[in-house]
Amino acid sequence: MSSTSTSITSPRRACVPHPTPDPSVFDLNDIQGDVFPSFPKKCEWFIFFDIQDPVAFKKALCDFIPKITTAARVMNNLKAVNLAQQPTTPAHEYQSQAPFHYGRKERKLVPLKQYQIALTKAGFDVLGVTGKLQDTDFDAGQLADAFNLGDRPGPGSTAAKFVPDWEPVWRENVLHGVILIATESAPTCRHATAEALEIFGSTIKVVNTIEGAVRAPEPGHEHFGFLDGVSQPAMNGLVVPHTGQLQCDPGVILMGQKGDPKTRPSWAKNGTLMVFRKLQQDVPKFDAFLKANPTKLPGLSDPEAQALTGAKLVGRWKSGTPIDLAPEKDDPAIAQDVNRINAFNYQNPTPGEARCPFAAHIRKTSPRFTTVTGLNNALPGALILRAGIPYGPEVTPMEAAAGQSTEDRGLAFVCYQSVLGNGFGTLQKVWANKVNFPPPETTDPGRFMPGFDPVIGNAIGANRDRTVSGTDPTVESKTLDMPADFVIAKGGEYFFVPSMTALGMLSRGETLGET
Ligand code: N7H
Repeated sequence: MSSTSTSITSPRRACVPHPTPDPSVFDLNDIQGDVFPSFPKKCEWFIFFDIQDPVAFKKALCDFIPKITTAARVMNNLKAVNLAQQPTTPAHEYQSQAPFHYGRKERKLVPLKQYQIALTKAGFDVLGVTGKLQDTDFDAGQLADAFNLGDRPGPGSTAAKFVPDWEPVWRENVLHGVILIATESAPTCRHATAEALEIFGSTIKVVNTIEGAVRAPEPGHEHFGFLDGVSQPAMNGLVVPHTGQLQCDPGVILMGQKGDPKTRPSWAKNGTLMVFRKLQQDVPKFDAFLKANPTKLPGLSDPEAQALTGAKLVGRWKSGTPIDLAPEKDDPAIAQDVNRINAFNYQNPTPGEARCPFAAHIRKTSPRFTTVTGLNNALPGALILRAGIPYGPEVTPMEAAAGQSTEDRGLAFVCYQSVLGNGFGTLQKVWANKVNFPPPETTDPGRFMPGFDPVIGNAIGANRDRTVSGTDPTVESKTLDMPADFVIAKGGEYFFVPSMTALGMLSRGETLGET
């Protein structure tokens, strides 16, 4: 074995799991593995299902449980991937685990079949779960939340009854659960999905499938072209933080752990709430917007001025480098360094927006530090772990030329938190959608209104006009008009991701009650 084989992950991973978390606090065999430490993946399919026969489903669940990839197993997968990435590792050391053939170019791919399962409140009801998770958003489901999330009204929507512009499959079905299948390639994903579906057989009906995949031309970058998965909170005791990485109590993500603000039934421990959102991205429209609104600073070429506008809207350059550290031109070397890529908090030298607009997507959804005491204290409790993946094809030359989307592409958005309203709900409804968030810093009380989060902020109702300010560091009062959404929610749901203990109880027909 090479000496590198003992390290858990590549040093560039956003979340580096602690090699030996306290076993009396964290049972890594109890936590499903996309929650923590997050599946390494090139491909991920989401199989949304309805339960047809609850008793038979519980029996099938019993057979499925050994397939589920726990946190402990993901730790092993991360080690294998890390080993494969070392140039000195002989191929047999990482290939020995599976009977896969490798072409020359794919030699470094470790075969992975990783599974996770989660249930909706309707799924709970069908299965006879009587205990309450103490989360009203979970109980009501995401369709009931769509208006408050600011989702676009669809055909048939009236003042009396809001109907979101979601795909019918999301509007017309009450889902019971989802199986996540994450692998190193599409063929493996297909096999792995077939294996899972064979186990459940006719106990479930597949209602919808979303096939996510890392983008081939730009791995790790979402469809607008920006590096994703850069800033993830480090749960205390479970993750070794990089410099500047945001930290939180594990209970902000995992129920029943330190920092979980709610009293839960005992079986909820190590479970979490998962948000799934099918977020369509209008890439040609986004690109056309950047082209029409260059941030013309002296010395910048047109493409550089357009790229600067993009960086101002997101808060990072496409490379992942934060504009707080590289305010006028990209410095990709910062993105290559895990101890610099998150080493900023919008305060140096002042908390203003000379470098990063208050409304930039990453500042809206995570202000990191503010001089407003109450808000600052609330920030760690609003952190989420993100685990999404792009779906859909690349922009075609025809779409690019026409400046119009004809294909469905976007982000299969996934995030985990112990309280929906503290995590995703706060970020989307209270921060991204609100023009006056974040509040003025105590040292900058007269500042201009930030406007919407230009990436995910929604203007509630039929009029989708939005404005954003702070993109021009020379004129604070300048606003940009965004007459259409760049990101459109097409559906989604809230799920509970149970611990292995809770899944075992469910599969044996035991009651998940209490509270
Ligand atoms: Fe965002 N984007 O490409 O513009 N996001 N996001 N997001 N997002 C982040 O840190 C994007 C969405 C957060 O701690 C980056 O990974 C797109 C939703 C949070 O610095 C980029 C979509 C919500 C962070 C994007 C989308 C969030 C974050 C920077 C939808 C929650 C970390 C790279 C299609 C409601 C902030 C990174 C921090 C980062 C993009 C959705 C939240 C590039 C395209 C729905 C908390």
